[in-house]
Amino acid sequence: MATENNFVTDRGNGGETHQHVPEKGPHGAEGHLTTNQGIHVSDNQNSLRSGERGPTLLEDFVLREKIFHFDHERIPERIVHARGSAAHGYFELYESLADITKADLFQRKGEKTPVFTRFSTVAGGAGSVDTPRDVRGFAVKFYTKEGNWDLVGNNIPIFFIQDAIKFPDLVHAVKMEADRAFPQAGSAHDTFWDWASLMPETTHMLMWAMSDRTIPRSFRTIEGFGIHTFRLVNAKGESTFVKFHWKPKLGLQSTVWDEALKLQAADNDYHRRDLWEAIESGNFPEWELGLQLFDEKFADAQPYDVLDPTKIIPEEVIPVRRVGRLVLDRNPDNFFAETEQVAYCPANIVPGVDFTNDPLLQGRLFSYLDTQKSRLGTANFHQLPINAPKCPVMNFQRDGQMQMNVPKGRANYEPNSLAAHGEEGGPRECPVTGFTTAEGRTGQAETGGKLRIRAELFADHYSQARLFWRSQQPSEQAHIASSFVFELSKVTLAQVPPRMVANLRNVDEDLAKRVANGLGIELPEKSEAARAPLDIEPSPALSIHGNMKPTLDGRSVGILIDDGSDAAALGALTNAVKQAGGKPVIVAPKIGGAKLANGDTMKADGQLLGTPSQLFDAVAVIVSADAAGRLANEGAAKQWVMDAFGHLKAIGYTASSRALLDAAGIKDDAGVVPVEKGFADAATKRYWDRETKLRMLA
Ligand code: HDD
Repeated sequence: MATENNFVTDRGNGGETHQHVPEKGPHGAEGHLTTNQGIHVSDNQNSLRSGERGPTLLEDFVLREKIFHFDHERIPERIVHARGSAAHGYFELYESLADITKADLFQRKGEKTPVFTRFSTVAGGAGSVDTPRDVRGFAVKFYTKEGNWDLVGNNIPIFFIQDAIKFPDLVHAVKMEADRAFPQAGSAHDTFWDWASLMPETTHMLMWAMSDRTIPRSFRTIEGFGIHTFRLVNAKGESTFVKFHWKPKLGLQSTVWDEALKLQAADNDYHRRDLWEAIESGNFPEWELGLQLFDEKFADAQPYDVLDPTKIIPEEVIPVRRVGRLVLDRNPDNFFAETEQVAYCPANIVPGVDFTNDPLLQGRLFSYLDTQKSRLGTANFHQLPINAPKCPVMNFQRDGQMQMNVPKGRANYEPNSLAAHGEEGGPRECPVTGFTTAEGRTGQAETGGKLRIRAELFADHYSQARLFWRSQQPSEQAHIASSFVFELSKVTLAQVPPRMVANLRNVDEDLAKRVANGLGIELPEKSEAARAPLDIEPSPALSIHGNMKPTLDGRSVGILIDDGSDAAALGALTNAVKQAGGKPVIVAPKIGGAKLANGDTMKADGQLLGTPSQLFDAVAVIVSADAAGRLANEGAAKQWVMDAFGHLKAIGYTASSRALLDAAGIKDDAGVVPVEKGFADAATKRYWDRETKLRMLA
């Protein structure tokens, strides 16, 4: 690589002359290879040694520099959210929100603000898989004209704990166990459930974590939430409480547990690849930003505390007002420089947005900056291109490791009178454009003794867990109960499952019985609730199965073919899928493809053994009777259709393909249909009612 300005110093001539590096090197490459000092490298294959078979020489600075840099390529991974995938894009405002916030990005209809968004799992390391049962991070950095605003949220609108002081305990408990370093990327183990069952405040979040929310189909089909109650502040200084939501354009969509497990084997990078490929193919993922706005009167009237991050405000009570859209339209150029080095921080806010006293949020305001110093190695990480604001940054902070700026002059303190005497004086504070903190409560100062204490309403740990349970469809309730059974079955500490079930009795007796039964244990006595749970009106908006969009938009259909497949049927199906916005993917026993009945060769996108049906939202089989007979004896082909059936997906087939489905024991139902009889329509859904016939759910 040439230096940035394509100039190197030619010391070979002994002078200080600058010589332009040719665009193309000797073998058509992109310029000359150099060391980090800009010295041309003559040989990138052999180190410098004394004689043909002699020792390597210490003076080989080319070798030493290359190995030195390589040795330091890795930085500490994030303690949580280590595995992530990100993209560039923009936020576009639908309407001016000047009446509720003075934040510049919310002033002008149609205004676009650049963003960088990172999605992540929480518990696993950077190299772990994409589809464990886990919460997903949803962090957005808005590069606004007034500085960076980071909305660092998750795909679940609440959190495990109410106070940041418990965060290290939560993370220690859920991550791999301290002595054995397993399991990786999952909560199904002793320490997590030991801790969680002793912490009733986790119950609401556990309900969400055991639901299909934590096994999403794609990053493109998750919701995002700012979780805490924040404030929006207008130019008059009036403040409104707000909860932030991201609503995916493609709708919410999840996998089933068996599918998620098998996806871990089929494709470690299932979500990362999906995001990357969607953007590369021009199908830009999109979310709408939603606001739940409310005032203190509303807050004071609720049976929960709006400062408690384990509580939602049901959408049926305060509707989500959609105010703009987030579009991700560009993949990172370099994973490390951007996705790895990006540093989100909930404390990064702009004038017009403000915090509340939520004790979880307050602790977060400290943690992120602190961890980033240790992760990125310098207090100057804000200068990295991905973190740098796209507006001027001017202050008197100086020096520090890896200082990239070269400030001029003597003005590194304030106040100074240098400007009055012809020198540069530097920037000044501004009470008009500067960030001012909103008052805690209108007209009321924050007062009170110094206490380690929680507000009384925080003691209600079960009402909203019950609300969540009652808002789920029967198919979703079965998944939640079964996940509790699965996870607690991995726990070897005998005291833990009964303790957890005892807590669940406060949520719902039926749930508790189903879990106890699934575990094969006696129903324990109900644990004592710190505050008696209330019966709150269910919120249908909390269901995924009830709100899934029947669409092929953004979804893929795997089509199994082999030699002798009917070209016309294949053409008709691929067209129908494409017209419905879906992506047809051809799978064949050989990657070279198949010779169709009309003599044409159809190339395959994936080879049968390495492209299981988990990877698709629906599948179809278009093979000749001959091939169907052959494939009926091929385990991978039978598994392909059996798994699609078991994962409640639509299966399309041609008459000549039927023998393969028969061999897999698959009978017609609403989702198993001939390709020509409305398969593209059938493929837009999952068939939840099939499940009770297929597996023993709790
Ligand atoms: Fe956190 C990273 C989201 C509570 C401490 N957190 C991190 C990321 C997300 C969240 C999405 C990854 C950002 C990225 O992609 O780089 N965290 C949340 C949410 C929380 C939450 C939604 C509750 C509402 N976090 C939380 C608490 C603490 C932290 C209470 C500590 C007191 N979180 C961190 C951290 C991380 C982090 C240790 C690890 C890497 C990083 O910050 O940059 O500081």
